[in-house]
Amino acid sequence: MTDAYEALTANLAAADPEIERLIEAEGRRESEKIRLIASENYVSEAVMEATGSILTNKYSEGYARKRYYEGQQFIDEVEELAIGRAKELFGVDHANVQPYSGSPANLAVYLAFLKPGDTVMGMGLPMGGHLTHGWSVSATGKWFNAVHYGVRKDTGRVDLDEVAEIARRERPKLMICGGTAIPRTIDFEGFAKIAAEVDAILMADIAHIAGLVAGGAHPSPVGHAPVITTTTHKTLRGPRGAMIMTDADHAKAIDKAVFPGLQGGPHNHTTAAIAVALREAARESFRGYAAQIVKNAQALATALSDRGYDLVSGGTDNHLILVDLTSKEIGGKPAAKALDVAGIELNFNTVPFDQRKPFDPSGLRIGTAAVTTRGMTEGDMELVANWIDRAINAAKAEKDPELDAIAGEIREFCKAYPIPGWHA
Ligand code: DSN
Repeated sequence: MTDAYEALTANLAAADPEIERLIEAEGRRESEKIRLIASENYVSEAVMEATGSILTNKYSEGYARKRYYEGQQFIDEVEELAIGRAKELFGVDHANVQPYSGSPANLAVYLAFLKPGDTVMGMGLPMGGHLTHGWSVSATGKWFNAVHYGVRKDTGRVDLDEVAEIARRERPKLMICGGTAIPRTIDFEGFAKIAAEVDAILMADIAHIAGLVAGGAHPSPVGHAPVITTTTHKTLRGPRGAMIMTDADHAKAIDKAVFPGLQGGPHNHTTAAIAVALREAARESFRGYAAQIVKNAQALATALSDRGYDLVSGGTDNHLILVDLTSKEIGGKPAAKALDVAGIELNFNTVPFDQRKPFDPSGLRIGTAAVTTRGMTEGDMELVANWIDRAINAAKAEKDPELDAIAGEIREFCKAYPIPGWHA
């Protein structure tokens, strides 16, 4: 066992063996499978230690030096460190590191700048957006007048002329770019021009690509979008949490919306872990990590295309690949379930203009942030594509033993790529 794993579970085994057993089982599962969920990663042992620290004991409603509870001598410093590191890493005027996760962060932006019924414009969920970008089942779609743009059918890419046309017609107060299933570079400058023309505030949701932006592998929205939201646990490789970064003009409204508008006390253990992750992301080696994520995604995309898989937009510029399985004559859900049995973890996903339902869609979403953390490189992506193809063919032919055989091969393969915080 590594020291970190022992340190994190030494008392748990005696105090709550049921939970300890489940954590052990999850650790084994995470280490024995190939993780291709595009929104997941493996955090460092240092991030894990901060997350599991005594900072979880402290209430600190308010902001540094302006709290509603006493005893903030060290918590204030923790939060100020996290804020300072976010500002420096991303080059922003202001950062709020208190949102509990991505959805509350996005909701805080609505609260800061909109009134119920105001118009918001985001990418449609089935086109690659996010629930909180005004989708009908989300509070953001119920309480606001949400309008959506998508991608072109022929290219699978956002068409800024179409975005501009919708924006001129609908005059949104808030425009959102970014999403959860966008395999291509986001043109922040192009969105900013449209937002300026219709007098909308532009919000860039960079949850998926924050690590790529920090590591110089994707253009930055800074200087184009005055409000930037992100989770901290995807390509950025921090704990589960979120941040809102703004220019000076939008800082005050955001802080008021997060607290007291939407939340109570921040999760200080998470804030500390965000600070640790931001320090890690500022290292030179993180630039190499970000570049390798993209190289791996492009290698995997090529290897899948070579095996006859249709990719939305034809490939990828970032960490994410969206596979349309229509021509393979299998749904995304049965394919994802078979792949899970075979030791490859990903999620079924709608593809643009999907003819199937969201809970049984045509696509698979794949991401390379987690496998890159484990040290896998382009050559490994060829193997991964081969396993994916074999498993999908086995699922179609209902050959369960083949899925088990692949899982065994992957278990062996993964031994060469240990995950942080887990014993072999
Ligand atoms: N659930 C996240 C994702 O998987 O992309 C977005 O919130």
